Amino acid sequence: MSDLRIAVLGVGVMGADHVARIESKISGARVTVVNDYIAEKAEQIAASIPSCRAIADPLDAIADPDVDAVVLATPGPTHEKQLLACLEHTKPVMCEKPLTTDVATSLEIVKREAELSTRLIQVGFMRRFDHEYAQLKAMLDGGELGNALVLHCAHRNPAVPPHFDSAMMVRDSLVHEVDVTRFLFDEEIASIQIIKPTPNPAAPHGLSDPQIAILRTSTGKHVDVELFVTTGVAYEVRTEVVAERGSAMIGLDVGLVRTGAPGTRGGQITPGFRERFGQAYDTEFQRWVDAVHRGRSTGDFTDGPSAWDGYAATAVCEAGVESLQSGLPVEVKMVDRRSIPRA
Ligand code: ISE
Repeated sequence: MSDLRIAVLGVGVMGADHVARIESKISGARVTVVNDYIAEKAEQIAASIPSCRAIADPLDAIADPDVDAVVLATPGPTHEKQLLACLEHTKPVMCEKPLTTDVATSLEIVKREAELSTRLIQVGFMRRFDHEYAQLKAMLDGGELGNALVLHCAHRNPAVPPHFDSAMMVRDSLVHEVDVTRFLFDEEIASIQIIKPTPNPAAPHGLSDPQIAILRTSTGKHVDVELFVTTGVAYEVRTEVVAERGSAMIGLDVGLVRTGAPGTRGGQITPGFRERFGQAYDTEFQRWVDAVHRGRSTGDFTDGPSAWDGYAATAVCEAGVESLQSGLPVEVKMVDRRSIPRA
């Protein structure tokens, strides 16, 4: 079986990481094309990889005959056009979140993919591939804890880039807990409220940090998330499920801790998301590459979050940004999934 030839679009922090990952850790794939709006950066990365070229236009990179599949690590506002090009050329694509930046275009992408006979789009919600989240999901699905009732989450970053604003805390950071909720509970989110406590004095002026998000799922499950992106400490992502017959928690850097089980705290807190979720990214990419190889016979070129998952996350975040202004719970507006055959 020949290697999958991948184009990576956007080789800033995450994209450059993915290039290195594919080249050094993933079997069955290599990077043949890179693209970035900063041409010199793409040239520099291409020069470091055998038989890799930089292509200046992202749509040309997607269409290139040396490309079997695409990774989008480009800015969100460019995704719609690039995803449409991948669908047009029937090229499997791993798209970093967000799918697109607004609900209408995300829905359009879902519909356009559903019109094809193949599944081409996977969205890069990497937490689903993290061993601890996978363990939590398996525990819930196994029924050991009974039905889940409540989810408590903390999502803390030591710092964020200077352009990060309050809405980005919802769209860029909270979006992960939105996906985690849908993944763990297998249901949609019906409403969201964002509460703004007294800001951290160390947060840049105008940034409402921390924020508390309250989500309610379609069957009435409660989810609360503490989002705090200027802690100055380390990268902390904790998730605790409270269920009918006990609770389970991950993210203490000691594996899964269950109440009643002997557990110790300790170890190192990871400094950033690339370290905390490094294993998750590796697993996500290997499984995607394997799925794309298999897709030639199955017609399904994905193994993970779908375009629908991307659309749902965008819809919840849009409602979240509305609540950020009003402080009130906002209903999430989504079409019924059954209205789009094959979505
Ligand atoms: C960033 O884009 C991520 O995806 C990280 O996982 C998240 O922790 C961070 O807040 C975001 O800015």
